[in-house]
Amino acid sequence: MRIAFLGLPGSGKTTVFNAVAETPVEIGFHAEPHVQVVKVHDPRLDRLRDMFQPKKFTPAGLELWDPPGLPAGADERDKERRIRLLATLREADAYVLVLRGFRTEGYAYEREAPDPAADLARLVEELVTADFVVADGRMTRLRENLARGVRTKDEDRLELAVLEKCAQRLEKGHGLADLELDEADEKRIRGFQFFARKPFLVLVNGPDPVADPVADPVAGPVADDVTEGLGDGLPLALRGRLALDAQLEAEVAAMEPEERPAFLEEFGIEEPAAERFAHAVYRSVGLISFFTVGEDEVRAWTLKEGQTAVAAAGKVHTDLARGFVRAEVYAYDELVEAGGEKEVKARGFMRLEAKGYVVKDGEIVHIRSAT
Ligand SMILES: Nc1nc2c(ncn2[C@@H]2O[C@H](COP(=O)(O)OP(=O)(O)OP(=O)(O)O)[C@@H](O)[C@H]2O)c(=O)[nH]1
Ligand SMILES: [Mg+2]
Repeated sequence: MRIAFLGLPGSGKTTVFNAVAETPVEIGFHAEPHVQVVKVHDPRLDRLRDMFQPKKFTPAGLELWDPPGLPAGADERDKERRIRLLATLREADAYVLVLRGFRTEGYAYEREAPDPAADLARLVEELVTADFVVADGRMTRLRENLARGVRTKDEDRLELAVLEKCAQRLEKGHGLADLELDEADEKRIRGFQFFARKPFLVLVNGPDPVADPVADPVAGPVADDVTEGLGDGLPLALRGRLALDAQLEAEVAAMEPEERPAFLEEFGIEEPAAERFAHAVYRSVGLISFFTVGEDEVRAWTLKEGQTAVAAAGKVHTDLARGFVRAEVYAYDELVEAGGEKEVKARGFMRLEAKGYVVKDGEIVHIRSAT
């Protein structure tokens, strides 16, 4: 699962990255994205480790991308850099829009005071416009082909039809997330990787005046209520909101593990940023975890809600998906209740499921494969 940050220059993306990643990077200008896989902490997996005592233990991972900010200028050079940056970010599965919620004179912002709602509107417009340009360019190409009579295939007409549907919505300022398409049309537009069809999470970065009494009252408050309603009515699938004091959390992340609890308590932080972040991403993208267990390895894997047993097999190994016969499935809670895998079987909790079975969060899966 690849999650990319998106934001205006200096909104604090890299500071957020440092608050949630395992190895901090340097703050300052960077032309290339920072990339890191962060482990997702899951107490259920810890319990499985205790039960199975495996040789290897592997939590699920989220691949985080921290690119430079979207160039803000109106001149050709900035425009070009914007287009190039957005093109490289289309591959991500979901996005976190990082909005500045702090006041500072130390960076070349358009204004000193934060205005997350205005920055968000601006980013969304940028993304929707970029999608429209992509759709429009391809439509022009298809129309030319059709007019010239070359390659006048039905397929071109069908692609044009679905693109017209998308472009009309984008032009009217609507998103594409709730556009219902059949599988064939879905496939026709998949390659364009429209932002407007992907899940987004909004993150306001700034001091929380409850935790940090010296926080600038003009800049704050960036408590959870500040994110309330943020992005409503905007044409993107905004599926989650999060407030984070990234500067403070990055300092915590840089501490020795044993120093952290006292600090967290002092600032009233109940859950470290990395965990809060991962939960928010899981919720907003609609991700679930399933587990594979055994003496060799206990491991957590990520799936999208609604994905099937054969997709789960494919995560573990493409050969397992190809030779898929059945999946043996039981719930984590059933394992805890029964006390061990043998008991799970004895109590009849273990089910045999076919390819199309929809895997649920917390299920333990053994793939039976012919390969
Ligand atoms: N006061 C304050 N400053 C912050 C906060 N978060 C980040 N900064 C500062 O803002 C500046 C920009 O932060 P970065 O994390 O580099 O921002 P960025 O979005 O990664 O910037 P680009 O990669 O250039 O787009 C740095 O000087 C940070 O130290 C915050 O919560 N409060
Ligand atoms: Mg940065």
